[in-house]
Amino acid sequence: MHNQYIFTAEVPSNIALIKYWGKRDLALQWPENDSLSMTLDSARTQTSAQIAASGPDMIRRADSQGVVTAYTSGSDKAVRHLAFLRRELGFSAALEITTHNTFPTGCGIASSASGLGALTLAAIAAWTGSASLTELETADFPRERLAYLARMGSGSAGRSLFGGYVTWHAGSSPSAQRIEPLAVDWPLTDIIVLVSRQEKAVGSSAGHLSVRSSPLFLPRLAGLPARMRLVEAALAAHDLPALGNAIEAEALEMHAVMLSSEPRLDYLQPRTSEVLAWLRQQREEHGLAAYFTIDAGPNVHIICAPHTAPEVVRRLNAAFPDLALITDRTGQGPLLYRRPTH
Ligand code: 2P0
Repeated sequence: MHNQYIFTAEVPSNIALIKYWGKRDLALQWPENDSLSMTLDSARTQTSAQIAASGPDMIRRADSQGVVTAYTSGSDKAVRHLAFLRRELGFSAALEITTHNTFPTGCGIASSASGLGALTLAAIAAWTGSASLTELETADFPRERLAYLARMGSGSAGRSLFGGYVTWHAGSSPSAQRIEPLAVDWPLTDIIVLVSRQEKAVGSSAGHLSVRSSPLFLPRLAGLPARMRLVEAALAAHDLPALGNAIEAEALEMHAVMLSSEPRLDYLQPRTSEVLAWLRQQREEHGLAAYFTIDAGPNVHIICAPHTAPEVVRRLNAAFPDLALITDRTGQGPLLYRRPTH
């Protein structure tokens, strides 16, 4: 038993440049299409796990105000994922888990990606007594296997297990899926404009199931391989205008599918459109080299080169003084460490 140690995983969120929106198979977490994301740096979930003296599993989650809620029952996504990991891997020891995010939850920054990723790493580290990602690999948990396990908790979590730019290939069967980092070294900045901090009324999981009700979905699927090639080529060439045009079209297309699905999913708010119109004007009139993407929420992610970021922030603060900004960048991926309990 490894109950004299606490195992801590830090897993960053990620922002999808090509979106995962739609599942071909719910139980096997098989997406409709390939997706590609940039792993973030400071927007992370930090999760600690420790072998408990006796069961059941306990997850204590602190919100951004430090208020802690405890979960033991099966309706919570994290509790269900822990039960899945236990079944899948055959570990029996109960776990005591504490977790918090470094960013507001449910605001369009993918907390399920970082959260389910960090839970996967911390739980398996505690069960196997692994003090690092290298030790996890020695314990028969190489990164691809960890990404597979995280993906079963939340699709986008699989991509957060690697740093830089990461592709999730859907493959021709559920078992042929692959999640892998791209050989691209290009730090970019993501300035997140917080149009709203409210929890979204409809979560992504329900939306994933209604994509085929949109008449736009099949045309979208047909065009995605070409867009993926474009984005990969733009990343390889460090071509920001080419990348920016592709990711803007991609974000708008995903929201067009959401808006034309039954039931309709409308995540955008009037201020979202205001920020998009402002950004286009800044590009056209001032040559500001910055481009947007949007997740399943109203907030706008503005992607630009690190040296352009201060100018974008300055102009955003002048135009939208009431909107908070979170500035993040391309990150290196997860961390894992342990410390003694006493
Ligand atoms: C993405 N999103 O690629 C897309 C873009 C939201 C918009 O992946 O049901 O929380 O847990 O597999 O990963 C959000 O969906 O869905 C998401 P589940 P998840 O990042």
